[in-house]
Amino acid sequence: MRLTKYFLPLLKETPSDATIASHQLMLRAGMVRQNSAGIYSWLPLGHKVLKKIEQIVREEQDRAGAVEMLMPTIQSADLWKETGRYDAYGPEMLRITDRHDQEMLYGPTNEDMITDIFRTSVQSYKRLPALLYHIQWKFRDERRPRFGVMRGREFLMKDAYSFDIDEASARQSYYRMFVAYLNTFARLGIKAIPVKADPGPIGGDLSHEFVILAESGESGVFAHRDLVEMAPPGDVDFDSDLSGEVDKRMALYAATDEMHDEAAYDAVPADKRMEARGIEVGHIFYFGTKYSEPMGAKVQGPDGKPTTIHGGSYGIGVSRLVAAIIEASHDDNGIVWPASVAPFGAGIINLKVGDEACDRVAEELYAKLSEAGLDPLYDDSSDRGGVKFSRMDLIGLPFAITVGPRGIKDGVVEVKDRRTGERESLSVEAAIAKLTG
Ligand code: P5A
Repeated sequence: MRLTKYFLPLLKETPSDATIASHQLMLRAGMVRQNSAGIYSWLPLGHKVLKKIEQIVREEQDRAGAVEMLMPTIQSADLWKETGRYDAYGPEMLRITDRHDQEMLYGPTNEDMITDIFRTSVQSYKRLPALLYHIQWKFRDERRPRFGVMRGREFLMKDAYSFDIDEASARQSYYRMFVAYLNTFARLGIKAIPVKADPGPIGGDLSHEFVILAESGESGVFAHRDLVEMAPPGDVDFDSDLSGEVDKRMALYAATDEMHDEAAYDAVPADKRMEARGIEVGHIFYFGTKYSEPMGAKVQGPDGKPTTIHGGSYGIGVSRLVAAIIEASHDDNGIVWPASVAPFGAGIINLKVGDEACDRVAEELYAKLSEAGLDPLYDDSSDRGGVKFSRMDLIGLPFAITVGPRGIKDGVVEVKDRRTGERESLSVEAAIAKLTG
C-alpha cells in the first residue's frame, strides 16, 4: 500500500478523554474513531489488525475441531424468556421492539439461540460431541464503557458452544477450548494465563478467564510464576485426552481478586508468588444443563432414553484483543506490533520523493517485498523525514527500511527493527533477504 493512496488520519494531540496507552495510541494512529459512547468505527489500519486477530482465532478454533457458523446480531426475546435470562440479564441488554410489537434484542451472547438450533437439529447422541462457533458483533449496554474498544458497548466476540452427552465428555470439550486458547494467545504474541473465574451471568460451576498481565488491567491477579512462564501446548492431537495439559496448569495457583483464596496463595513458595494487574481476553464456562434443561435440549442416549445434554460456552474478545495487545506491547514512541498481527509487514520510507535514485530503489523494495507477500506500507508522501520516522514508530510495524540519498550513494538502505531499535545498513538485496528470509 502506498501511503498517499491510504486513509491514515493520525491525531497530533493525545485526546484528553483517553486515559490508557492503548486507547490513546489507537486514536493517535488512526485505527478507530468513536461514534457514540462505547461504539467505534474501525478505520483501515485498525480494521486490518482486527481481521488478522480474527483469522488467527479462527484457525485455532478450526484446528481444535470447532465448526464455524454465523448467527444474527438481532435475536427474538422468546428464547431468552424460555431460559429465564430475559429478566435476569438486566439493563445491560439492549431491548428493541419491531414494527409488529415483537420484543427483540441485540445479542449480548448466544447460548439461548444456539441451544434452540441444536435442539431442533440433533436427535441422537451419535452426533455428539458437537462444537460450534461464530465470530459476531455483540452489544452490552455497559454502565461504564471505557478505555476505548477495551470495554465497548458494541464489540466483536468469538463465541463457541459445546454439546455433550454427559459431564465427563463435556469436560473434554472444555479442555479442547482451554488448550486452543493457550495456543491462540501465544500466536497473537501475548502471554495469557488461565485463572479460576466467577461464572457470573453465564452460569455454571467450572470457569476460567484468560488474562494478560498489564498495568492498566481492571482486575488484580495472583498467580504461581511457573504458570505464567509455561510454554503453550503447541501441536497437540485434539482428539486425544487433553487432561494432562490442563491439569498441570490447573494445579498451579491462579485467581483474580474476586476468587482469591489467601490461604491457598500462601501455600505457594514466596519466590514463586506473583501479583499483577490483568486484562481478561477470554472466558470459558462449563454450565451443565443450565440452558438445555429449561429449553428441553435432549438427545436419545446410548440406552435409548432421552438425555439432557451438557453444555459449555467459550468466548474470546476479538476487538478487545486489539487494545490488550497494545497494552502489552508499546513504548514511548508508539505501538510495537507482534509480527503475527502487524497491519503491514514492514514500512518503506523514501526520504527524497522525486529524486530519481531514491524513487527507483524505494519502488524496487516496494515491488519485491509485495511480491514476497510481506504487504509493505510505502511512505511515498512529501512529508519531512522526521514526520515519516515518528509516524512509522507510532503505527508500530516490525521493520522500517529507510531509503535516502546519502545511503544510496554507498549502495545501502537502513533497516530498523521496531522492537529493539537496532539499525543496520544493508544492500537492497540483503535488506530484502533479511525481511523475507
Ligand atoms: C462465552 C462465550 C460470554 O459471553 N458466552 C459466549 C460467554 N463470556 S464473557 O466473559 O462475558 O465474554 C467473553 C469475552 O468477550 C470480551 N468482552 C468484551 N470486549 C469488549 N467490550 C466489552 N464490553 C466486553 N465484554 C466482554 C472479553 O474478552 C470476554 O472475555
